[in-house]
Amino acid sequence: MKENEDKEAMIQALLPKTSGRKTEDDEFLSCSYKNLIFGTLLLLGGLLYLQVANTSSCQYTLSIVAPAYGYQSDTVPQIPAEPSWIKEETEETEEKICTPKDLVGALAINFDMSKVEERYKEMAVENQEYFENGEHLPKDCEVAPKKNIAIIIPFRDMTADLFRTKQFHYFLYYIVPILHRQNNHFAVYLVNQANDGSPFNRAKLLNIGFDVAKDDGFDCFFFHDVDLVPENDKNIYECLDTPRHYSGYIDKFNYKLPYNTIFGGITAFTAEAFEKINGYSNEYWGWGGEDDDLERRTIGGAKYKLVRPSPQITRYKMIKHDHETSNKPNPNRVKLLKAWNKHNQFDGLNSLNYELIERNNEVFYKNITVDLKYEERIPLQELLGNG
Ligand code: UD2
Ligand code: MN
Repeated sequence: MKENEDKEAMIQALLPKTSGRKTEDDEFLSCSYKNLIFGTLLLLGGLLYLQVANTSSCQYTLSIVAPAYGYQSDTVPQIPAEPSWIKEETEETEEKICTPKDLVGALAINFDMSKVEERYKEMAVENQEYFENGEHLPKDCEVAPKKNIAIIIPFRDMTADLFRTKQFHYFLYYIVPILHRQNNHFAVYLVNQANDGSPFNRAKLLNIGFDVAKDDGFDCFFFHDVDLVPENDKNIYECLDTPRHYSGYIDKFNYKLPYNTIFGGITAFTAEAFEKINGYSNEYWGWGGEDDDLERRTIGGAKYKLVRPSPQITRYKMIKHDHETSNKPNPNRVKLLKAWNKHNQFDGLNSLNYELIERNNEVFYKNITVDLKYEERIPLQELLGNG
């Protein structure tokens, strides 16, 4: 019997521990698995959260992240639906970037010349507080890249009645309030050709405006005739990486393209794009051809697509005018245009020579007068590739 009892005791000793302890171990193990699975889910949720928070807006983040934290338990701390720091950051970011304010859409434009000076003064009184050193700077927001806009106007007024100056005043009368509502950093550069008896050179004046405005820190350049006024303030002045022709749809042409490749009037370029094409040619003296030459450099040379903003919104009114007798058609324009790719490499920004005669800041614009050095121009034969 003793032997049996001893044997029983031995068997008990060799047996695995009591069923009670066995259950505890099982629970311990199953809890570990649960914890592991839950922990992994939590980690994945966290990673998803971080990933999305990095790449998208915070509101969007929360709608994705909330289900990832859907599991609720007393032991897991609850994630607040909208963590306060995310909300704060969202609000800050939205406030920081400048966006248009109070746009009204289509505008009534008319050019009653008997009223121009009176209207110009009215506009001046209402808007001068927004300007400093001839520049408009929005308050309490950060200007986005490519929205520091230099509007460069080629200019010379040799008319007896100062008609181009009146056009300029109408231009400012309309554009200043429009661009003020668009709420970006902008400056109008009036680039005056010194009255030295040389033919007018629109393109070279525009290259000079670019040179000066880029040095002043602008990053978006509108090459803009003085006699074109936007009919809608939703026509947003800004640059994209691809250059754009803005003035395709003008009242004078019944808001239709006079020809498909037209590139005159107004174009918008980033500094990178304008430098890539070597700017305008400097060698179109007199009326015509320089705008088509720019189109060849941009589309034919640099292979940009010909892009225009919306035909419905980007409509312009042109102040009616005759061509000045002082700006005769350039007799070489057709030859020069045909040979555009014979001179685009060495005639442009990389050969720009001029003398800055005067520069001062008016309230609404920066006034620059330049000598274009007509006597130092590149000989025609060289430009045509026969040099
Ligand atoms: C067309 C083009 C213009 C230009 C020109 C040929 C359009 C809508 N316009 O305009 O961009 O290519 O043909 O050169 O396609 N200017 C002065 N004083 C002058 C002469 C001209 O300030 O004595 C300036 C002014 O900013 C004017 C611009 O140069 O708006 C173009 O001259 P335009 O208006 O006489 O030429 P237009 O209307 O034929
Ligand atoms: Mn014109």
